[in-house]
Amino acid sequence: MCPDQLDPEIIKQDFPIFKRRVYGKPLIYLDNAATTQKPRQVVEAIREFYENYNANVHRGVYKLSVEATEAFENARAKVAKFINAKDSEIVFTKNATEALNLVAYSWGLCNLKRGDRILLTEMEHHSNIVPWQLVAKHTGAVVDYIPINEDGLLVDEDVDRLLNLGPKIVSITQASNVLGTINNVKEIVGKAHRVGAITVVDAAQSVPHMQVDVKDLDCDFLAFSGHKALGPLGVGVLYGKRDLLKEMNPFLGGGDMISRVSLSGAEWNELPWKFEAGTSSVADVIGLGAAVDYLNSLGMGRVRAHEVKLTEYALKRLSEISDIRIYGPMDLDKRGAVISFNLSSIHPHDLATILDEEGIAIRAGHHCAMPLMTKLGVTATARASFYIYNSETDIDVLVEGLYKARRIFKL
Ligand code: 7TS
Repeated sequence: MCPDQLDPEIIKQDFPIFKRRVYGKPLIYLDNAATTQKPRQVVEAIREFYENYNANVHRGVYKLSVEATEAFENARAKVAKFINAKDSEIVFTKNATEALNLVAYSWGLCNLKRGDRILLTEMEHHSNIVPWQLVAKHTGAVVDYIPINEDGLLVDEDVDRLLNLGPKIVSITQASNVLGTINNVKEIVGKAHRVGAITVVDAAQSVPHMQVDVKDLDCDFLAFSGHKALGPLGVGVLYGKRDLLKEMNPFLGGGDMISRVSLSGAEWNELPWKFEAGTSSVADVIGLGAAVDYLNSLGMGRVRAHEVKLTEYALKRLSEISDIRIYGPMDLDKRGAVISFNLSSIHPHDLATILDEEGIAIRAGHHCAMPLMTKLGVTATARASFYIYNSETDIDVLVEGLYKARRIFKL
């Protein structure tokens, strides 16, 4: 094997879950866009915290609490470095959804007024639609959507036309969880800044899969979830430029986010703690730090290269099946390792159930992107999404499973 390439069979050995069998068959896990499996290193970091230094952070002067605080802040430094941010620009949230809500409420409520425009795209996850619709309702702002073309791509003319309406905020996914489309967010951020907009990048499906550099993108905010990047469930990240975070009101009030409280009011803590009200999910943050270490040990360039290779193979194999409709761009430079499809008239839930009997986990449904489903003219799709431990063999098993579905439905 070329040392520059990831070997999924070796990687799998770090993931205890792949020892289990599903209906007596090996687990073929192809729902990585929903959440990824966790390597032993992440599980061990969490166990180590609970077994050796479990304590609350930022408050105790005793040994355990000092150790917990150090590990917590050390994980923040790892996450910051991973996306080329400063430590004080990294806010830990519950997930990407909470990070996007934080921006919508803390920035949006104070800065948007009646008639202001919010610009999104038609391919957004509900997490990057609904918070803006809620804030639009509160403020009287209007939401516009950049349409997608038949290849599932944003078209420059549409981007320019809608930016020319002068939105106050532009919030866009870097990689679609349905189409796999990778948007040129760097270019859109540049254009948005030229019309005076603030920019938000939903990086839930990009940070786990490719090198993301917030300074290079120059975005104002960026959100992602740890659990889609080998980390534990329950911790997400908001990156924000210091000057913006500084002038924003807190999202949630409570312990840890204040410097002073009196009966008549409160003053806020320094960044980033101003946005981390209450006890954080300390063990999970430490687990996310271990996930970042793991990804760094592989190299994000190699992660992306592995996924491009798998996606190319999967697109080729899936295209061989008659009556299959694959959504999203076919150009590998413009897509990530997420493939949504429909097979003839078989409902995606039936497909997922038949595949489940073979030990194959895929997602079926609207993928929390109902406006996109409407645009595609369907109510649901089947979706296979790949990660570092998936191999071409997994794709062969998936294709076999789809042929089995065809036989069951007598196609
Ligand atoms: N943004 C995108 C692009 C996503 O794909 C998701 C989750 C989110 C935001 C929200 O992430 P959360 O961790 O806050 O829930 N996407 C999916 C999915 O495709 N299947 O399950 C969750």
